Amino acid sequence: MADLSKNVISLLNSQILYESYASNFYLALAYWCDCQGLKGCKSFFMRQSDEERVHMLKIYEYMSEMGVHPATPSIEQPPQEYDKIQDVFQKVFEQERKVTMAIHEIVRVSTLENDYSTLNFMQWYISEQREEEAVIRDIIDKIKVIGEGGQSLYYIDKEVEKLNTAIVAAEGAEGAE
Ligand code: OFO
Repeated sequence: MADLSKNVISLLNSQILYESYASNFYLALAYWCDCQGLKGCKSFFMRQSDEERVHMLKIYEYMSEMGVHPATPSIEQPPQEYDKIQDVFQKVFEQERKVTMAIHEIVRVSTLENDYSTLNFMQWYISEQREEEAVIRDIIDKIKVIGEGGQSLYYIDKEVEKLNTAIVAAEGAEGAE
């Protein structure tokens, strides 16, 4: 008998779907950016896509440890076309908010059900989402400051590239600890 309730299993399976959709969504954005010549933004979204896959796999592993067979849901096609990079980051922020809400729902239900194991497992996701949302907010703020004038795309791409390099370096330093 699995140690997880039907409700929690269903929410974790949905979370697998959200994380894998996010991974595909970022992959689609990476190649939209590639087509626009925004190489810094492409690298940002490629890294982000890999991270979301890791988020998804962590849930598989957790469910398996708890004696549950995780679902592998089919993923909806992410949008392929965007008007401008400003809209892209706004959509990314909305996407991350949805994921945050879904994570909070798992926390809410596992609290109600005294499922301390899932509560403990979800703590990592809460901090991860807080960090991701902060990064996207930061990018949206920078984009507003840069504005939409002549060379704005060049500067937006450079800023995103700089931020991405800093994230990769920080993750490398964490991994080395
Ligand atoms: Fe940013 O979505 Fe994963 O957790």
